[in-house]
Amino acid sequence: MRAPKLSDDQLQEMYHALRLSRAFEERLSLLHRQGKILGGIYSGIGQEAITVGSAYGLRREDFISPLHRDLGALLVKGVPPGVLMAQVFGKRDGLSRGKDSYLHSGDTSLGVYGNTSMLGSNLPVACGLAYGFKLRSQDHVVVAYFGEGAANYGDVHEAMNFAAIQRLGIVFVCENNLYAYSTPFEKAFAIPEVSVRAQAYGFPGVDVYGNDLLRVYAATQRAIARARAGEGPTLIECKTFRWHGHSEHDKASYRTEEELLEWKARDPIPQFERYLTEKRLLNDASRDEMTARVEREIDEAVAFAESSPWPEGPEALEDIYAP
Ligand SMILES: Cc1ncc(C[n+]2csc(CCOP(=O)(O)OP(=O)(O)O)c2C)c(N)n1
Repeated sequence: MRAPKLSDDQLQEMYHALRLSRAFEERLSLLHRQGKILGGIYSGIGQEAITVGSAYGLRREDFISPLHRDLGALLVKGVPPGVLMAQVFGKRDGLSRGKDSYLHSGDTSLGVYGNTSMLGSNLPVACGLAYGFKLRSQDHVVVAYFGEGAANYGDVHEAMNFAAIQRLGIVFVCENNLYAYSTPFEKAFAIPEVSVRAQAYGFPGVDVYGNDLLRVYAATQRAIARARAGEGPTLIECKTFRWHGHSEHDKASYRTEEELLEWKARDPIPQFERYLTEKRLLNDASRDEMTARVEREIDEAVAFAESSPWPEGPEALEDIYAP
């Protein structure tokens, strides 16, 4: 695959997003162990190349429809780290102003749709967003994320079929981290790849190594160009592995230590760092500078979240809609 055209500044920006996403989630894990976080944390550590690579370069008007491991995509889309941290803390300055859990929140002004926990049910809604763009003759696109576990829910099939018929400007990004909670891929699929299903709906499906940031970026950019041109959807399956358990309480005893170590050796961050080093865009000193920068940004985000007020009781009755 040819390396996508990216300026040095863009590559540095992507590197920052990768490192920020990793540092943010490492801190979340720590804060969770310290009992400072309300609710569950669903770590995307190990999967950052997918969220950063697929969300990078989207316009503000484009939408992402993220799920529980897609923090990196929210950061790339421009949600401030402090606001995200306040959301995790359940504070008033969070995206949902303290009303809902971690990633059940969005910001339509930034093109981030806030989902629920029902696996697969985000995709028909993401299609609705893309259908809206089509009805208004806008060439904005929607990037919709889901896991391979979610891929086996009925809503996903309906969404993909509808997207194909309407030639919607949507990119379906399947993060195949090989386990749906404790269910291994081969126990839930009789096919080698999720991406082959696209053929049956009538649009392209590609299988990409999800730990390679530039491959994910290149595949997404091709799909986005297709979507903007009115040529319809693409399914991109990204193979990866989550390092942590399903959530922080899960020790993931259903998989082997060797498997984890094998995938840790394929960590997307050093892989991208090797590329940057070859291009003379990174050395030991600039790497350390980046480490210090993202740690500072996370410290500031935590301080912002800690100083943010708790919502008052009556606020629970605001922003509630009934037909
Ligand atoms: C409709 C529905 N069924 C079951 C669940 C419980 N559940 C939450 S996450 C999950 C596993 C999801 O696996 P996958 O889609 O592969 O994403 P991953 O967590 O591996 O990133 C399950 C079964 C749910 N949230 N919604």
